Amino acid sequence: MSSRKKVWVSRPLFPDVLARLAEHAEVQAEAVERRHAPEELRAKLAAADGAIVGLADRIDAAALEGNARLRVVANLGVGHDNLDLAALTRAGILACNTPDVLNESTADYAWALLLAAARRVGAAERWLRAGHWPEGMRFDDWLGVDLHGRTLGVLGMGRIGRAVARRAAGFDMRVLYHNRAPLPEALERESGGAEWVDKATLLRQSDHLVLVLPYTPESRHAIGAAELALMKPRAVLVNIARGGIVDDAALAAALREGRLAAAGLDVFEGEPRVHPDLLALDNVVLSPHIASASADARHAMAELAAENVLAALGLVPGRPPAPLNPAVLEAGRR
Ligand code: 8YV
Repeated sequence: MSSRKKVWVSRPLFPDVLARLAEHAEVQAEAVERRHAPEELRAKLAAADGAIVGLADRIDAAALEGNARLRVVANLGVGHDNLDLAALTRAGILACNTPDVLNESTADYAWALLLAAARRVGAAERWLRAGHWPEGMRFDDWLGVDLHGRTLGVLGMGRIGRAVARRAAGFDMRVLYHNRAPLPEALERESGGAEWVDKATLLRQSDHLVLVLPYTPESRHAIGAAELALMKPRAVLVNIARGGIVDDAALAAALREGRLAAAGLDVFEGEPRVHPDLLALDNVVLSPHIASASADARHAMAELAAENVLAALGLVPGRPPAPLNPAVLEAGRR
């Protein structure tokens, strides 16, 4: 029997990153991206010393049941609502994520969605491709909403939120934000001179609102019918955080009834399925959870996940770079 450690990778990954893992461990990487049935997930995890997983893999007590082997689970993402950290910690398994390496690319994409939604890029392209332009276009067709000189709101001013806010300087925008507590002044200055306001003020005053908060039981439907009712009818909403933070049915109703100008959405409640009411609307830009998907960011995420696994299994020197439950490391050291 091979004494090499086994690493299971739940989805296809960059060949050079798999090769780096294979220098030190026996690697079993899935060749296709798919959702694993609970029983299959449990069996894969039980046969591995380390696992690299993604948001579609729910790692909870049931997935770890009877598992005496697994030492580390490395998530391909900064968000980790798919990991039950309490269950992993109880089982003595280290959990890791991929913070920071995706901040700038994800912030770029928030602006891509905001610009596209505000200036109707998707709808105009669909109209052009459908051959309508030669039929005629009026001077007052395709009127969008300006960004420059307006107020940008950021709900969730963590590392990605701050990267979104910094970019607002290029559009001469005022920046408001809401977090549970205001940031230190130096960070506010670095973040486009952002000012903390309470959530209702943020909703009322933002011309453009970007959601960048983590998904927790408390943030579920942080934007629902009541919150949408506070927003300006000419406002644009962007969600690059998590599906479920927005009540998609309430959002679709607001967009349909002209209570909100437009939305740019990268994440959805119940994705990969998208609420049919959203699909039916032209004033929403939809993308399949790709905000971190620049070539560089995704590669850096994969590399970081691999380093987390290799270090946690003691196959390379040093501490795993991004532990989520470091208590497991401390306990291992005693
Ligand atoms: C996903 C993300 O990880 O980092 C996160 O929290 O949501 C994304 O970067 C990525 O889309 C892979 O599913």
